[in-house]
Amino acid sequence: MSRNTGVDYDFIFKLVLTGDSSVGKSNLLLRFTRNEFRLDTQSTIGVEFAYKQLNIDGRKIKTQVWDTAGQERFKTVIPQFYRGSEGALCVFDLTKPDSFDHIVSWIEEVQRHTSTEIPMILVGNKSDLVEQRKISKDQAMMLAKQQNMSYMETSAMNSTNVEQAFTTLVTAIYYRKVPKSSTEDHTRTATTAIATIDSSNNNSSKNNDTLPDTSGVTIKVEHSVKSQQAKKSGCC
Ligand SMILES: Nc1nc2c(ncn2[C@@H]2O[C@H](COP(=O)(O)OP(=O)(O)OP(=O)(O)O)[C@@H](O)[C@H]2O)c(=O)[nH]1
Ligand SMILES: [Mg+2]
Repeated sequence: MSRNTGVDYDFIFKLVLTGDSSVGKSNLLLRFTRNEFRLDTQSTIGVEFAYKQLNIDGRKIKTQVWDTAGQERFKTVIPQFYRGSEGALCVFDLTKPDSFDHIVSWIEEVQRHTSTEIPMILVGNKSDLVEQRKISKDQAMMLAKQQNMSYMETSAMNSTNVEQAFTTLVTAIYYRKVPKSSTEDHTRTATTAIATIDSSNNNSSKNNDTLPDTSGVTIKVEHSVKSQQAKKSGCC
């Protein structure tokens, strides 16, 4: 049941998407919140966020997902946006070994800027590019095990596992707050997609009582490297 405050959700969780530039973070967010995909997405400048409501164990969970820029030039300013996050999706590109090599740095960066050990999920994106694949499932699972994370392979392009990855993370966060033993039905499966809340609707942040009141969709962050061109291969 929702709280008696005119707010139509039971919990609100801030999540972050992190990882190298071009791994597909923005398209994962787009697929999750709007069921859309773009071949021609521009590199994210600063951060963007969007909302989506999920239903976990009969509770309405509003997720506020922050999509961060992966480019090297934003390295020093992005971590401030990790603060207050309750979960993270650390994304690499299954066809780009560099993005896999850098993932531990991204994980450590999130850990450094969040107060507790928050649940994180390792995401290998672009699983549709079967022929170009360079990172095996075993390699990724081994890393996930070392980092005490779940692992999922997604394709923002054809939707594979996108909703499942977000739902897995949100379910883990939820059960940290509401231990399973206190819920009535342990076997109930998380279901999703009650509603998608457009991030451009500024009213959505008015009811946000646990997260910073941020009214824009895109937050452009000034960076000090004046002449540095956007490098699509940036990492932390
Ligand atoms: N084949 C395929 N291409 C994808 C997939 N996800 C993203 N892309 C493409 O990869 C490119 C980069 O995607 P983005 O979502 O902009 O990457 P990003 O991680 O947000 O990059 P930054 O904003 O620079 O950090 C775009 O051309 C997308 O269309 C996927 O699942 N499969
Ligand atoms: Mg992006």
